[in-house]
Amino acid sequence: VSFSDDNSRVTAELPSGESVTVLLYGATVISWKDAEGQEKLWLSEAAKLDGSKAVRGGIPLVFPVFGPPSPDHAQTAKLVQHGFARTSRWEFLGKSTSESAAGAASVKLDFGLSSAAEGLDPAAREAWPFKFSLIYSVTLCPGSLTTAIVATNDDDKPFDCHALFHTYLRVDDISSVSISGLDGAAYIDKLSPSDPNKTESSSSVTITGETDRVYTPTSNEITVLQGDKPIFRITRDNLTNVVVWNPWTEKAASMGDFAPKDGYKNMLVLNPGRWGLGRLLSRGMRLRGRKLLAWLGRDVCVLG
Ligand code: TA6
Repeated sequence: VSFSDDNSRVTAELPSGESVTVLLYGATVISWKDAEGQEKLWLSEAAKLDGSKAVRGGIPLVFPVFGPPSPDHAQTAKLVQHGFARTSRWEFLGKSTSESAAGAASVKLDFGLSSAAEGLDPAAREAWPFKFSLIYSVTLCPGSLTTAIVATNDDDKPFDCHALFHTYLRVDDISSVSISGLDGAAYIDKLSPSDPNKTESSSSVTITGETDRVYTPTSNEITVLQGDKPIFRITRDNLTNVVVWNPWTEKAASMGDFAPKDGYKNMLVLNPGRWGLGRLLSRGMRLRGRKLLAWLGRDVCVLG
């Protein structure tokens, strides 16, 4: 594990050659390379990595709200799109290494953000005045990357929140990519606001234009294929939803930090996440005798 000279990012490498780099700004994973040094995430060539805006690419974190906040949800109405986790400076809490029975080394990097942290985007405290703490873990194993977030309500009142891993996967050619495991899933089609509620009938979803859907899959695992070759297998733990997004030509052209403009052909955004995390109860409250103190969501992305 090593820090960059300017302390803006931390990189972990495994003896087997895999590596992951996390920018402390937003605790954004900006690179995940396989044992052959192949980059598995898409990062815009115009992505801002200086903390001036959320990173376009890698794995930005979405918390406490996904999308543009709805004006009628008072708690989050004043937040910016996708909340403040991806635009706050997180603290590096440390690393831990472990070895599997087969001798395969893995490394876990932990990051923290809380309402008490000076790294919290000041506008955030103003817009969302709840006491909270987040611990975000990125675990690199040979052939897989696991991201997990624990959200805790340290306040004396409950709050609602969403949490998602906004993952820009790198693909060779979107026109021959398909996603399996979504059949039967209900989804919200954000591109047809007048008739958003749909059900996926295809066992192999392809991307042939701008796509922006919030799925509630029937199983915890989905697979991304390039042609007939599985390239990613994504397993969710306590994350009920997956957003599937590709900006395609016009949206790509409209984003100033999206480069190259035909980069949409090499990326597929899959955001494992949790809708309506519901009331994250405060320490003091009880839910039928059970204290819901914290919530853990985990996403495992396995190569091939
Ligand atoms: O993940 C899908 C989405 O909500 C899209 O609607 C699009 O807005 C994308 O996120 C990127 O959002 P950003 O705020 O990063 O430009």
